[in-house]
Amino acid sequence: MVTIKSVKGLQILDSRGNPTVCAQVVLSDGSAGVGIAPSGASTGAYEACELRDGDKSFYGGKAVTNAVENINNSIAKNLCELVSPTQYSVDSTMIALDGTENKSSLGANAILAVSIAFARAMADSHKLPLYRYLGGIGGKTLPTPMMNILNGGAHASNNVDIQEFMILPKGENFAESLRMGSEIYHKLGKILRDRGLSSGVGDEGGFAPNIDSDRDALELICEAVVSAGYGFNEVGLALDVASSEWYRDGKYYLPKRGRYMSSDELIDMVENLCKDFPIASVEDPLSEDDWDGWNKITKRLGKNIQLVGDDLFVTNTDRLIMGFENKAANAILIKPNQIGTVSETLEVIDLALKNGYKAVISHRSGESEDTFISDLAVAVNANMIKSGAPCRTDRVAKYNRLLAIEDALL
Ligand code: 2PG
Ligand code: MG
Repeated sequence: MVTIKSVKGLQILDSRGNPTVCAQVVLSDGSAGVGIAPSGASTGAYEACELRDGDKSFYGGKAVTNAVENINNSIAKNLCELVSPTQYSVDSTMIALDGTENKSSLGANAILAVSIAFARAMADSHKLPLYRYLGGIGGKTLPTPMMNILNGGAHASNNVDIQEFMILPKGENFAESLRMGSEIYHKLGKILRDRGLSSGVGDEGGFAPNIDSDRDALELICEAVVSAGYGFNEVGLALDVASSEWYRDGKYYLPKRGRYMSSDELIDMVENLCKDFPIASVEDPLSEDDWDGWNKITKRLGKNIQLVGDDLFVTNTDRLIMGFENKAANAILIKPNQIGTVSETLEVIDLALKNGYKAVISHRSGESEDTFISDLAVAVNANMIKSGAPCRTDRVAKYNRLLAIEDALL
């Protein structure tokens, strides 16, 4: 039986140039794995805690040296004592050691980096690719890419309030879907430049032009789809409204437009967009605390549109059960760092799928070269993966990993 020989943490930078946690786990048989925690900008209120030092004189308060110290001290000591470590015993040891509801003592960033590193080390020890270790022989379906090609909200300094405008290219296989997405992305860039609009990009690699309305953004994307030679039977559109960012005292305030909306008005707005554009999926149309609104929109649109809870569920089984009880949403966004361990992530996906909810695997707006989510998507046969535009290595790395997995599975 292998044991854990060493666990080490390191402070590195994420795709926004902010510090994040990297962990390395080495096993007694010499197998090793690395994991890197991602980081959100539009974070949900119920997410596990991302532990940052808070000392403004280092990285503006964003350093993670305390989280790294936690790995090098208590986490390393306790994990190295485990007799025959498994993913569940490693994760539950860290959860118990932390002892808080939201992992604020050790930091979910520290815990997740170690949890991923251990998964990789075990895959290495079993001489299995990561998706096979995570999913067994059942994990074999490549997800549809959900590509954020126009960025707004907290991810871009333009005047667009909706955070993400995405395309869902559905080819014969993943490689073809990715090609379609890339072609559409480049057409969109050309259309923007031809109109004198900026083709500079936001945090997730999507363009971030200043445009007059959400409808304009959708029209530009439809134009790009057609100009790339595709039809809407093979390319759907998707939104991440990220409306928790707008919620203040029971109302929604759209900061860039300086406008208030009620929950009902927001539902009408989303419904009208879905009527007028080929939208197949809408994420966080309502805030994480607006359960009534979620119930209403699910009744109205849930039959035809994928309604994805991100801030609503925060990859957390208790929140997902609240969703079942409130008949809210029909899909869950899966971000491992919202909950903090690989095993809890697998548990919530299992619960969602067993209850007829879809699972969409997702990156964060602050990312790294870590491609764990690609293997996870295949392991659990998730229908979709959201990893930004086909631009910037932190985004493309996930899609490239999926190309390699598809190639290996052929
Ligand atoms: C989201 C994510 C990823 P962030 O809201 O879905 O696109 O953004 O990581 O900033 O929460
Ligand atoms: Mg979201």
